[in-house]
Parts: sequence; C-alpha cells; structure tokens
Amino acid sequence: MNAPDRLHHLAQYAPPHRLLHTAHVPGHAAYQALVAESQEDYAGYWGRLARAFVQWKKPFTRTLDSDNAPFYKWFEDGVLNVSWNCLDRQVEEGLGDKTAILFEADGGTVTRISYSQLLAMTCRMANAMKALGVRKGDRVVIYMSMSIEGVAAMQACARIGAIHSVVFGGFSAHALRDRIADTGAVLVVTADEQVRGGKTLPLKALVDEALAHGGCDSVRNVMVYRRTGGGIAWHARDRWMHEATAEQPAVCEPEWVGAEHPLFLLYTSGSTGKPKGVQHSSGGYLVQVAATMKWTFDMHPEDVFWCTADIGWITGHSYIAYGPLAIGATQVVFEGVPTFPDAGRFWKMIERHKVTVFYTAPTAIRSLIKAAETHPEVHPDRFDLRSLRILGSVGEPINPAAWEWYHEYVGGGRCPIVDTWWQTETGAQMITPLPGVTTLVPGSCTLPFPGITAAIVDETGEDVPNGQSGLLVIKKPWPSMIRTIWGDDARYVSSYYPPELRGYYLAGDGAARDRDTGNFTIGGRIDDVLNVSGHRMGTMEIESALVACTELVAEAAVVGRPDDTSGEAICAFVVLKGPRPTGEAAEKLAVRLRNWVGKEIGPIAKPRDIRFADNLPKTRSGKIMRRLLRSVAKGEAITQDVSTLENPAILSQLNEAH
Ligand code: 6R9
Repeated sequence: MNAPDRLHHLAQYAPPHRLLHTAHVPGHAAYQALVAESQEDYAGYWGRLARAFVQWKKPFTRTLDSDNAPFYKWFEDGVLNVSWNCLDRQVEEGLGDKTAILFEADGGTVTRISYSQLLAMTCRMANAMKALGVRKGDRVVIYMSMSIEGVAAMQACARIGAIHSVVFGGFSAHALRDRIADTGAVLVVTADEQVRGGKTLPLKALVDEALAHGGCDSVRNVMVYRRTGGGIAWHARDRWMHEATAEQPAVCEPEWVGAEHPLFLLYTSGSTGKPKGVQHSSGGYLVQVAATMKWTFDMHPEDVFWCTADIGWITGHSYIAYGPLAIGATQVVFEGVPTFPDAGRFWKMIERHKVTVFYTAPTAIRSLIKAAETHPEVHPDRFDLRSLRILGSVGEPINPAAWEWYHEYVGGGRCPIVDTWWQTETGAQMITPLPGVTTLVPGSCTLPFPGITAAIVDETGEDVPNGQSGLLVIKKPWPSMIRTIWGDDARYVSSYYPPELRGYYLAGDGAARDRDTGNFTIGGRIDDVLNVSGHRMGTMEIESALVACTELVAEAAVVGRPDDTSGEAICAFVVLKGPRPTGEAAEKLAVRLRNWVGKEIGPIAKPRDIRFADNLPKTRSGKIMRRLLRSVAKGEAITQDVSTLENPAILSQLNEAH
C-alpha cells in the first residue's frame, strides 16, 4: 500500500467556518480563482502579486525572462531595497510604534523593539558596515545567536546591497572557515558568546579559530555584539558593535538595487561533498516570502507570530528576518531551546506573549510529546494556549500521530495546521494548506500555493498518475527560486535541472498525490526511498508507522541496506519512550514492533533489523542523518564528514546496538 492509500483512512479537518469569510484567501472558490489566474497568465499573476506585496522604487516592465534558462530572471528591470520594504515602509504606513520584535532571552528577559527603533538600529549598523568599507555586492558572514541584533545585521546588509551569508551558531570553526572562504567575505559579524539552555558557548573564539586557518584572507574586520561580556581574545581587525554603531547616524539612505541583485547566500547543511552556497535574489525572493507569509499564515495586523527556527536556516531567513517584517507583523524571537528551563518553555511563551500563529518543526513536537508523557507539568494542556489561531509545521514530513497531538493539545482542536513543504533552494513555501481553504489530512502538505506548478513525474519527466509515487518537480520557475550555486553555475544546472527532466526543477524528494484529492504527500529525500522486492516505499511511511506505536516509540528512523534477495532490506533505528532495552528484552520488543508495522502497513514493510538507541544522529538543524545510519546498517566504518552532527557520541552506541 502506498502512502496516499494509508492517509485515506485518516481523519480530515475542514477549515474553521469563520475563516471561510475572513481569511485572505477565503474558501476553495477563492483558491481556485487564483490557481486559474496563474494558469491563464502565469507572468501576469506573479506580476500582480509583485506589485501588491512589494513597493518598487522603479517598477519592472518584464516579469519573467527565461531566455537563459535555467538561469531565470524575475522583475529584472525593477529597482527596490528589501530593507526599505521591511522597515521604512512600515514606519511610513504608520506602524512606527508597533512592536516589530518581542525578544525573549534564554533566561526569560523580554526586550521589545518597535519598527522605528529597529529601523534606527539597522541604519546605524549599515552605516558602521559602510565605515568599515563594506560595499554593494561584498559578502558579509553573520555568525550570531538568535538576537534582535542578528536580524538587524541581516537587514543592514540588505540596506547597503551587501550579500549576507548566515552561518548557524552551532557550526564548528571548520565549517565556518569553509563558508567564509567560499564566499570571500570582507566582514564577519558575530557575538562574544551565545547563551542556550542556561549555558554560555563561544562564538568569537570560533571566528578567531576559523580565521587563523588561512583561506580567509578576504576578511578585513570582525564586528562583535556583546552578549555576555565573557572574556575573548582581541585582534586589530575586531570592532565592538556597540562602539562601531554608537557614532553612526540613525539614518541611512538605502542602496537601490535591481531585482536580481543577490540578497544572500545560504549553505545547505549535512549533504555529502562541498556545501552548496544557495544564492537568492532580492525582488523575487521578497515577493514570494511576503505573499506566503500573509496567505499561508493568514496574517492580520493584530497577530503575534512566532517561528521557532534559527536565523541560520532558511526558515529563519524567510519567516523571521524578512517575511514578518515585510508585512508589518509583530513577531516573537527566541534565543533559547525548547527544553530549558523545562520542556514547557514553548507553551509558557505562547501563553506569555499571546502568540496567535506558531510555526515549528516536527522534531521539536515529537520531543515535546515525549517529555509531556513523562512530565505532566510540561504538557500543553497545563497552559493557556487559547490565543493560538493557526499552527505551522516545516522541515520534514510530520507523522500523523504527532500531527494529531499538535492539533489536539497545542491547537485545542480548533487551529488549522499548515504543513508547509519547501526547501532552502525554493526560498519560500511551495506546497501548503491555506487556513481558510484547505481540508487538512494529517501527514499531507496538501496542495501547491497558487502559482506553484508542483507535479510528480517519473525518471523521464513523464507525469505519473495520482496514487503513484515519483519525483517531486516544479514545472515552471517561481519568483523566490535559487538563482545559482555561488561560484558554480554548472553544479546548479546538474543538481536541479538534469537533462532528462525536460527543464523541470528537481526537488530531490519522492512524493505522491492522493487519488481523489490530489493532495501531495512527501515520502522523503529520493535517496531515502526504498525498493524492497520491487515495492517502492518511503522510509517516512515506516517511520510513521513505528511512531504511531505511541505507547512504546518516541522516534524512529528507517534506512535501507542492500540485500541479495529483496534488493533492499529495511533497517529501523528506534528510540523508545522508556529505557533502551538490551539482550532478550530487545529481541522481544523488536518482534513486537515488527508485527506492529506489519499490521499498520503490510508484511512487506516489516523492518528486517531493529536497533534501539538513546537518540538518533541529527544535524544541528534537527534532521536525522540517514546517510550515517545507512553506513551503520551496512556495518561499514563511518568515513563521512560528521562535523555537522549534533551528538557524535551516539555513533558508537548505534554500532554496538545489534
Ligand atoms: C524549509 C526547509 C528541505 C527538505 C525538503 C524535504 C524536507 C521540508 C517539509 C519536508 C515533508 C514538509 N521538508 N518541509 N518534508 N514535509 N512540510 O526545511 O528547508 O532545510 O532546505 O530542507 O526538508 O525533504 O527537501 P531545508
């Protein structure tokens, strides 16, 4: 049975009645009208959105230029400034005193900053960067913890036309060095230290280490935000942020740039080989980020938005640093971690700040489910979460059991969940429910955002019928798409536009559409799709079945290993809610889980191997590193790069756990 068949038996949730009238996209007919508009006149539709969501210094005359495909250009002769659209524009429209960011520090201290204050901070920072010689087109690496200053640094780059590349604060000095070298950055913006979960961790010291290694000669200065005041080494190139900005005026004329001017580079994490510097544009990126921000989350002026991502990931770019500001929203920015001081932190913060729209990742939800089951005092039902209207999910497929829990206990059964599929490369949400439109099916990201031509094809680019799995592609270019891989046009073309796919963008995910509704279900990365005795199966489907055994299983990851008879054998790594079993107890539990999966999906899906672990190997962004698990499953030595692994100690345990 494939994924859509299974989902068929799940509950469906119609949109709340009220939203059928009040949402920005109110009801199915409104959605259909937008889809029809985009089908009849693709460029016209996106041109209309570009004028509605962005203010242009000089209007564009041509929407889409496909002459040099796949190097597409959007709104090319239009001139704008992204920071002006996010800040000055809001002040001009009377939102100067509105709270832009409600910052909650790790220890709980709250700082509010209004749109006019954030504009002044950004201008000072932009002027300080200019004083250090940073010019339009220069690269600036930002290696910061979650902070208002981090967002302002990104905005300041946008203001002067510098191209930022944010490196997640959890990356090592080595990973940071590679990224600085690849971008040829002239400035690094960092903090003395970061604070997470009650602990201080170095940042500036890692910048020093990265720069000491050579290959980073382009860096002239390091600007340091004083977060903790902890002791750090000081070099001639270093400048305190508060000193460099204090002497600067709070006004800075934006650098007006063409729509295709690069806004940022963001390196994709955890993949094999050299990380890819995904290059994004200014105009097209902002158009789609602003449009999805407003429609997907159905944002209204009084909403309080909270996206729990880090600014080091694409979600933190599009739905913290740019999206909320581009539509004049109030948002919460959080420095810490969901489990400090306890696993009730998210719920406590939603209650405290009266958050109305909450956007987080399935991995966070699953860990909080686990915590709530053993510690009732951190269960969301202990908190007043009535302010919530809409919930979001991003980053990986959400298994139906976690979806149902999120819906029931966090959303009180009344909040639509927007399960948003997109990628670093897509820049903004692509396939997602809309709160006033979509009938939700747990585990499905449902239908494309209006104007997005998502489809499922086979290896030759031929459409596959609904109900069958295939490759997820986007048939036409879209405004916020990747423009190239920094410094490697050929790799851009070969990674995303393989010749056999007829000019479609290859997302790298396997997916299927439901026979009746056409809803999309993502099966996971293509290399995670298993072929067991000729049956194509998403590892996610089996993981989902395992996690559905809610009394036993907290988390599971499934990979394939080569097998002479069946092609591939299914290998499951399981984290139990209770202690990790060994010996006979482990064998008994494995039999029980195999039978469970057999019952849930069918005998073909029963894992051949089941190994129990205390945790799964994850990247710092919370993605399970399946390529490592594949090596473990095969019994191979680990030769891959494990520098992005959050919990390296887990590897030895996985190797032992037979
Ligand atoms: C935004 C982001 C992209 C990959 C993507 C897919 C997985 C993201 C998902 C999802 C199922 C969702 N993914 N959202 N899978 N349902 N709602 O996460 O970007 O870090 O580049 O990851 O994440 O496999 O291809 P990125």
